[in-house]
Amino acid sequence: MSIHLEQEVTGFSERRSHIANAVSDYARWLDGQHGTDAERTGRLMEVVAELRDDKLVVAFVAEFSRGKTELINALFFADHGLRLLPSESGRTTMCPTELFANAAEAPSLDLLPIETRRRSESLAQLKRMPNEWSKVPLDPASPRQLRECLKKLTETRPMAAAEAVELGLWDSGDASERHQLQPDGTVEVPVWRYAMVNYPHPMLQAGLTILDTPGLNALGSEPELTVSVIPNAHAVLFLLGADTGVTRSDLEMWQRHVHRHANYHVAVLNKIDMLWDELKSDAEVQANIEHQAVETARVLKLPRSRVFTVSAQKALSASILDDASLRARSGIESLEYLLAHQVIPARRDMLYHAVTRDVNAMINESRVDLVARLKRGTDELTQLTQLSGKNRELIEQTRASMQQEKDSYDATAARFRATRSMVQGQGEQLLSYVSQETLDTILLDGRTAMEASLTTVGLTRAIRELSNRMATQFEQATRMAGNMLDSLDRDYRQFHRQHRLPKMEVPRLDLASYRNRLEVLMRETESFCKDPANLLLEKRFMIRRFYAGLAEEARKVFKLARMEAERWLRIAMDPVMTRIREHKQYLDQRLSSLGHILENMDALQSRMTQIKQGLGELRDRKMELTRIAETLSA
Ligand SMILES: Nc1nc2c(ncn2[C@@H]2O[C@H](COP(=O)(O)OP(=O)(O)OP(=O)(O)O)[C@@H](O)[C@H]2O)c(=O)[nH]1
Ligand SMILES: [Mg+2]
Repeated sequence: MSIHLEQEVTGFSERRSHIANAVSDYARWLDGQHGTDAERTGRLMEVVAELRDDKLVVAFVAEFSRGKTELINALFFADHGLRLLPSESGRTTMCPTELFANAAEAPSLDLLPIETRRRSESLAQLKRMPNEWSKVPLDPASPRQLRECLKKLTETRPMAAAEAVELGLWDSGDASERHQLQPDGTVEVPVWRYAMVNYPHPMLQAGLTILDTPGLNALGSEPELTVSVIPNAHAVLFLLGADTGVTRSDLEMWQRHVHRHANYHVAVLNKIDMLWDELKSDAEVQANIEHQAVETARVLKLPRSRVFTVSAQKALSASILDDASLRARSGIESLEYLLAHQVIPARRDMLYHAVTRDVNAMINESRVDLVARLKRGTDELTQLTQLSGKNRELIEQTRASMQQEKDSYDATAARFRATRSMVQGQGEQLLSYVSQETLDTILLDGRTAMEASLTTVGLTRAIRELSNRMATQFEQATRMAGNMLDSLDRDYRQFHRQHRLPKMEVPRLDLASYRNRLEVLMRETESFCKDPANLLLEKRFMIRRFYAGLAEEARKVFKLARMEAERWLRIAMDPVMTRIREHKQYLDQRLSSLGHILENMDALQSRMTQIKQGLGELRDRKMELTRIAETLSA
């Protein structure tokens, strides 16, 4: 493991806790504010929890035997002094394997039996059901024990052919798979469907999650990986063998699962040591490798800069044997550099922007409110200073004009109340457009339509219909939000013009990124249904199987869209309402203090002292807020 990479991952984790601390400081600040709603503080605490749980997911995808597992060993586990994850010729890793660190539980290898493919729950749901998994404790102090346990990832067993077909593990119609059928009518299948390795490795502890996938169409048969896990990974490394070049099945896999769908992807041309040739000069060997890289880039339609040439095996042995020149020659450092200086910083920035956008908007609100309070305090103080030593009559006059202002304000507020209840009603409607219940109805209809369709054309039509209905919900929500904002703004303007309340500055609700995610998801689903390999499976079974993954991902997108809509509602409504309420309290208070003064002229001085003290406290709070905002952006 390189110093670079480890430093970046640790730096990323430190950055996350730095932001999380600033956000909790702000939550505490808000808590100390009188009249603040618990909801805002609650939302901030959620942000803190999300930050602390955030994972950076790097997925390794390729046909079998391209060296995915070997590369993971070389990049992350070389300091164990042995080959930790099993990597051998032929098919090795038999199930998708997720490596992460969860300090809340003891290190273990958790395995999900292959038979769970019959179940209708999605993988994400099964992950929350510990009883379904078989657990093997891991001893991090003993690399050998670890290596022995991890051999389970390669386990297979014979299964009756009919059952294997039913589980989508074997395709009797595919000529290239026919040889797998044994004379006793069985085929060899993986024992496990999914593996989770909870292991306290420093980079995993810092929030890195590694996903190793098995090659050979295992991806296609686990749709949740292709519709959800891979598109959501922060980086996908797609491996090819320098000995084989880009084969037809490599290209198919690339096009189907990686090229269009993965967020950030690169190609890794592995096994370049196979091109090392003692009978050629270094320059000739280098030219040959370069030629292969250029060719790979051309076929995959990638810029050359996104193709990395490495030898995972030599990198691993160089690290174990401490051979610096072999390590340099293996090319592994360029990949470490990529992870350390591009993938991690990109994720860090994205997370940072997402969080600060929310929190900064709230801090700005707090600042505007503080400034308004300070201004009210100084206004009142100025007025009282002018009144001190003056006669009752002048104070009476001031109170009368104050009363007038309050009456006019109350009238504006009463008119606004109608707008407010209308807009609140629309807010509920807005949330119902993107609610889980609405989505569940759409999904159920979609599933019924898919199961009822007899042809691929019919199936495609059902999927498009499903897709359109989901998109329509987002459109309606956006339109509703636009209307709400317009009426709110129109009716609020009076407060600004007549009573000098700050202007309303609310951004429009933007759900475009969630719509895009849905579109990608539906394209994936469509190509899954058109895939001849999948069409041969029993249809109801196939639909049930990909459906769980599709529904899971659609739920996730809807949940995010709903959270965005809730967030928007809060920033559109809450500050305006608070402002209106606070201004009313302020007018009431000024009137009553003038009343006291009229009863007892001595009250004037004590009121002035009280205001000065209040202003001092407000200034301190303002300084603290500025400090928090600075920490957040540091
Ligand atoms: N010469 C050479 N062999 C390599 C290199 N990387 C991996 N191999 C070998 O290729 C074989 C397959 O490597 P794995 O890491 O198991 O490949 P995989 O992509 O994980 O394969 P599956 O788990 O079956 O999907 C093993 O025998 C490795 O030792 C390399 O850079 N050079
Ligand atoms: Mg493997």
